[in-house]
Amino acid sequence: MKPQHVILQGAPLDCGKNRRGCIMGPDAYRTAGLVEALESLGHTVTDIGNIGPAPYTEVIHPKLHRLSETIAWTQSLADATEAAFARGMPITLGGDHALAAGTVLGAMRHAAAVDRPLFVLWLDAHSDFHTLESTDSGNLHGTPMGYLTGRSDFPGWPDLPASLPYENIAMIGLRSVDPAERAALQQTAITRVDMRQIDESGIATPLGAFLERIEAVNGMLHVSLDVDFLDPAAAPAVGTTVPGGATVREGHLVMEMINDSELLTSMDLVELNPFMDERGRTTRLMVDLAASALGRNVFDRPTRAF
Ligand code: B3U
Ligand code: MN
Ligand code: MN
Repeated sequence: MKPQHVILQGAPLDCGKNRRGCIMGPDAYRTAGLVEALESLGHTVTDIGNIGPAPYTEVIHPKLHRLSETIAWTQSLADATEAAFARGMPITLGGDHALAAGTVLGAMRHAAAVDRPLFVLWLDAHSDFHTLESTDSGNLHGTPMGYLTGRSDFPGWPDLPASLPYENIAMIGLRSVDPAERAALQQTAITRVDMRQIDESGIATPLGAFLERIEAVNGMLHVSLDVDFLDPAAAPAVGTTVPGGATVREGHLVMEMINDSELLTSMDLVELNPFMDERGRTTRLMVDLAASALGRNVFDRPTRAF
């Protein structure tokens, strides 16, 4: 990828689920050397520090966990991400996956302003496609895709410029999808690649097809990387481990294809729980994967090798 000006923003959002620890994510990435890794690839980096939620008063909801706080984060992160696009490439250091409601909304606003279509690559064991009605757990990190696609009302949440089109979304790595999410997903044109498909025919083909579609329309690409996309044996520092995830090699292949495509315009690193890490290994792997998406192929390859 060509040299970028990367805007790192910490989002120590920990309200999207009950288990605590993602609050420590942004500083873990800094400690593991993310800034230095990106600079060593020829990029310039501005770390704007940590963002907080917009002012809010928590109203206890009978089912939804820390709803007011999550809405407040969505507001502040959408504004911050939109502003970051004016300066460079936003990379958001989570924080749990509820933050993507804000970062993707910010990217949607920017895409609308520059009149380009936005595509989202969701690398995750989960589809996070619940509505506020369909979630059983009440954990809002299971809902950002439901919100962004305009599936149903999210009262009190920021308005979307337009719903994110289903055709512009690829979810790769799926292996834990709730029945209500599955039924809803089957009604959509979202590209869904589960681990069985990856086992049977590899990860490169569906990803390459998605990247080609983005390139054909000069689209922007937001990548949302959930730690649990990866197998817990390689990436144990996550609250919701789901066995049977992507290997380190598959993770790097995805990131290298993203790098080759030169399509990446923003990225989230989410769900890292440093409290559960083993001597920083998950954090380091996430830093390595982020770096892979922005450069560092071992051998030079022609660009757009997908
Ligand atoms: N779909 C379940 C589980 C879940 C979603 N995202 C994560 N876990 N990390 C739920 O609670 O909505
Ligand atoms: Mn997720
Ligand atoms: Mn997940």
